[in-house]
Amino acid sequence: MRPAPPRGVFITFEGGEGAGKSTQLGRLARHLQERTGRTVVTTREPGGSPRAEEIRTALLAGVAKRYGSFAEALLFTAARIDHLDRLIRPALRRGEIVICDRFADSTRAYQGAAGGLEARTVRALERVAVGETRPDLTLILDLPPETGLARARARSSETGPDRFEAEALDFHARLRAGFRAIAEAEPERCAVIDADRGADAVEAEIRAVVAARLPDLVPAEPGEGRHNAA
Ligand code: Z5A
Repeated sequence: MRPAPPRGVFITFEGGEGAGKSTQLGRLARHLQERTGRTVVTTREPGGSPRAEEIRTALLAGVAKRYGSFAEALLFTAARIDHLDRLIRPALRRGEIVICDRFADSTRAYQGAAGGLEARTVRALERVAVGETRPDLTLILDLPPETGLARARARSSETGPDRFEAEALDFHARLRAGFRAIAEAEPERCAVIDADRGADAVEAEIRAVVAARLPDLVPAEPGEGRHNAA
């Protein structure tokens, strides 16, 4: 009989604009691939499956903005359901490592904490869409909104800001507080990473957190110490 595949591992990156999620996701994926030899699937939200990518295009163009936070949350949720069904759950069932750039915490923070949608509505949508498929670890990249927005704007100087980059600074301050509140409420799942540093320093802390929080995933190298990263 063929041995059962290892348990799939689900890691998510969260944070405000320009926090460095995509940069760090790529680095962590390469690291885990090298150190575990397992298949690492990288993906993003909104998006990650063809239908969810179509919804992403509409959302980031601001098509749903005028209908309010609830309608936007419904569309993010619709995209998430397709993404989970078509990509995330099948990969986890095959025992793969899935690393996702944003997930349900972004709905809590953007449409909930910053957008004003009631927490119980956000929770109800999350329960229906996500069910038991919760991340094993969520890395919340934290930095002052001014710094993140400056990074994001420098990058999108030709295309112009998208739907959420264009929000006022107080929206981004509520967003940051929202992500921090999620980490406080679920400390076993979430780790807050100081992202207001060079990319190499951020990467080193992420590797330490992953090794400490998911000790069965990355075998320690001889002489490599483990510490209880937050
Ligand atoms: N959204 C929502 O409202 N509700 C939901 O449920 C979900 C999402 C799932 C997706 O946009 C939008 O959808 C998002 C939230 C909303 N809001 N916006 N906008 P997106 O995927 O296009 O954008 P994003 O998720 O915000 O990512 P980003 O702006 O691309 O940022 P990032 O991935 O965190 O950063 P990055 O691309 O790695 O880096 C940004 C720039 O900074 C880039 O030029 C890097 O080279 C540079 N960088 C990276 N790290 C550093 C460091 N350490 N120092 C200096 N410079 C750095």
